[in-house]
Amino acid sequence: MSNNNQNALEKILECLLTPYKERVSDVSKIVTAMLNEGIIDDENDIANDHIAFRTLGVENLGIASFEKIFLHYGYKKKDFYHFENKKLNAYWYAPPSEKYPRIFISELRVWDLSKEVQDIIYKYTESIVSDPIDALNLDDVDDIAAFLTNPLWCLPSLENYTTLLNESEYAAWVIYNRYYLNHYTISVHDLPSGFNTIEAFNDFIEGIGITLNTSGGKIKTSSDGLLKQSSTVAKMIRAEFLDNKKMDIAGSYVEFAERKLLPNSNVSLNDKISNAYRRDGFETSNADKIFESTYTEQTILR
Ligand code: OOG
Ligand code: NI
Repeated sequence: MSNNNQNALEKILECLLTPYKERVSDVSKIVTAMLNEGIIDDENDIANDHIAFRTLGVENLGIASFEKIFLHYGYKKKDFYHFENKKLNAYWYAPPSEKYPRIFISELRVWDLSKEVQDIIYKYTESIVSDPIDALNLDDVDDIAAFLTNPLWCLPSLENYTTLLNESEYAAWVIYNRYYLNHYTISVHDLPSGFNTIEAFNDFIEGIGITLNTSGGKIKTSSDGLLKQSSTVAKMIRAEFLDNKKMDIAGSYVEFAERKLLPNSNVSLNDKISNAYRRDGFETSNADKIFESTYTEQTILR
């Protein structure tokens, strides 16, 4: 990747992470506690394992549209995941270099929802008659930043939001939060010993008063035992709706991931270990529970 492209990707990530950190106060709470505890010397010592976005599976939007930004910057499309009950599809994308996070993009299978919910989603998105990303100059960071921070559809009414919420919590989340970053993820395995397992890090996180998602247990473990994840319960935000009505709804959250060494990885544990030696990708059964970090059953635990 050229230096220009590298700078551009850094700026794109920055323009996603800055508003995210302002919205999710748990981030600064965690970073401050990690600095105070001496776990890190600087916020930049935290490795960001992956970031995630949610999209609506309608023509001109969804994964096929949104992924274009990151494919342009050298990300490679990897495995497909399907979530039957939640009516979601997803892919993950490998970064052009280890210093950038993986990306997880999911999409609501709008066509699998009730007619009522489909009609609401189409009402908000019907004015989008061509792929908005095709209208951008993908080499122009300002163009991309403007796209990522300006809504594509109008604010929903509280009534429409509630109808979506009752059938698909994911649909309600996207109709209000749009392309806001859904979460960033602290790579726990890169932290100093004593904090580099998900068990130890969860204890630390709960010790500073943060609520973890309990769906399927606080620790989600892949069937090979090598990918362990946990996440906070989403921060509630005061949402203003089209009809001037207000309600607290789920915003974004923080995730923690421990990627264990692959079997037969012959590496010295004293060095910073390249991701190539660690379990890569995602796991459907883990992800299925992590989605629920923004679901009412979890947010009421805060
Ligand atoms: C994504 C949930 C899945 C993971 O790491 O498996 C996930 C979401 O909540 O949109 O982040
Ligand atoms: Ni995640």
